[in-house]
Parts: sequence; structure tokens; C-alpha cells
Amino acid sequence: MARVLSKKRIVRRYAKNPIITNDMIPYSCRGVYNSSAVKYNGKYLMILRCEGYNLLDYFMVAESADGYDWSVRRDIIPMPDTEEFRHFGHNYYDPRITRIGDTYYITFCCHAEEARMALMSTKNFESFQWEGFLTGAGYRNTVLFPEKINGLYTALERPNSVGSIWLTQSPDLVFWGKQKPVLWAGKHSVGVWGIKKIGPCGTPIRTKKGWLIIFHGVETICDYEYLYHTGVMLTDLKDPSRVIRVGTEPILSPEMPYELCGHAPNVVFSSSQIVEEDGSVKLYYGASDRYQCLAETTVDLLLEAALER
Ligand code: BMA
Repeated sequence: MARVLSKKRIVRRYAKNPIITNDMIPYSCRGVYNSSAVKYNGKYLMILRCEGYNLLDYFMVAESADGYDWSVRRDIIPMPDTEEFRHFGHNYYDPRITRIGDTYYITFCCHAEEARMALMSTKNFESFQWEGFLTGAGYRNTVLFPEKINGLYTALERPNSVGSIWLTQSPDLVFWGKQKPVLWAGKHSVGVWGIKKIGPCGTPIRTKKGWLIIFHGVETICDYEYLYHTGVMLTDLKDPSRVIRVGTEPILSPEMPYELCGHAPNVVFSSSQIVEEDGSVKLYYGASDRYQCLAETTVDLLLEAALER
């Protein structure tokens, strides 16, 4: 039997998890999870995915001085008042924030008959601009790279039809093309923990060794129950569709009560991480579609998890 080194020591959960719960939200809210954090003007800001008791979604902004203790701003983020956006009612979720220059781009999923990805931007987290849809129907996860690659905006996306991670590029954030598969879901490409489907988590991290990409993998139990894990891979800096290595084991899997038991049991779902100047990483993740949590690691440990087999 092949001996696989355990990746459990890569990530350490914050002892005071969950860091944000529905009690902190001033409106009807049964869960706050899969939210996305960035550093902005020396502060930490997070766009929260909140879910009302009527199952409708809304986004709010939370603030923190240190990334651990959070307070929630009063107002709900106003969403675009366009006919095409109104079609989705209040079914939008899983924001992912990427800073490019002085603009923060927020990709998120809109769900009506099917899921499609949308884009908003902000420079100050007070007012938000609607940028339009990034995909047609059939996509649930898109995250932008923090810089243009070979002169083009670049994103990772997940077509639901194949449940795998693809790369797509655009000259203007409007017209997308040059799609290439990056990593297929499956036992041999990822491992049993990514057998059913996979999708990108937060903004890819540039390192000297390549793009460090955190992604989720979904395992099926008894053919019907889903278990969500978090893993890492490393891809080529010049051609991020070229995988250098996929970490064998997940770095985070549902184990704590708040991950095992919530509105969707057995889910850890990260949409963002903050890389500090000293190389430490705050990995924010949603737990069981109910709570917002934090785990800590470093870029070096994540690289080790991706490269060590
Ligand atoms: C995915 C998304 C996530 C959710 C996960 C587990 O398809 O909808 O928002 O956390 O399922 O329910």
C-alpha cells in the first residue's frame, strides 16, 4: 500500500470558530457562510453571503482590524437594478474578490433555472458597479487571477457539465475565450476526495514556484451524499492551465461539529484567503452552509502540501 503523508498539519483552525454567525446579522438570517475577505487600506473587509429564513440571499460588508474579530456594517449591498439581473431575484451567492490595480472585482453566482457567473466591482466597498455576466448558464464558480497573463485577464471557472476546473481569458472582462481544461475531477486526477466535482476557491496566489491554487473537491458517499474538502495545486506561472502538481490529500476536511452539522452537513467551502507580508495565510471558509470560519497556514506549507506526495 502506498504511504501518503498526512496533510492535516498544513492548516490550523482558529480556536474561536465560527468567526461570523447569523446572530451578528441585523436582518433575517439563518446562515452566513462562503464569504470573501480582502485587505483594504490596512483593514480587513469581508463580503458576506447571508441567507434569510426565506432562503433568499443578500450580501453585506463586515470589517475587522485584525482578521479575527469582525463587526458587520448596517446596510445590505444594493444589487444591480437591471432587467437581466432581476431575473435571478435574490438567488446569488459565493462572492470571490480579486484586486487588480486599484479595483476590487467580485465574481459571484446567480441562480434561476441554472447557475451563471456575474461580476461587480468596487474601489471603496461603499459603492458597487455592475459589470455584467461572465458566463452563460451552467457555471457556478469563477475566480479572477490578480494580474493579466500574457496581456489578458485570466480566470478559473467550473462548467457544471463536467464539474472540472477550466481556464478562460479576456481582453476586457466582457468577451471570454481561449478556454482550456486545467484539472479534471476524478479519482486519478485529484483523488477520491475530488471524485464528483471540483471548483476554484479564492484568488490564485503567485509564488516563485508557480500559481498556488486552492480548490474544493467533492466526494460522494453512498452515491447521494456530498462531502466537501479543500485542496491545493500548483500551476505554471506563464501558462496557468499547465498543472505542475496536485496535492494528494485535502488540506481541510469537515471534522468539527460546525462543519459536520449545519444546513448542508459535511461542507468546508473556501472562497478567499489573505496572504500577509510575512507569508502567513488566513484561509476563510464557510462551514456546513451555516457559519463563517477561519483557518491559518503559510504559503510555504501550502506549497509543501501541493508538491509533497
Ligand atoms: C455548492 C454551492 C455552495 C455550497 C455547496 C454545499 O454547490 O452552492 O454555495 O456551499 O454547494 O451545499
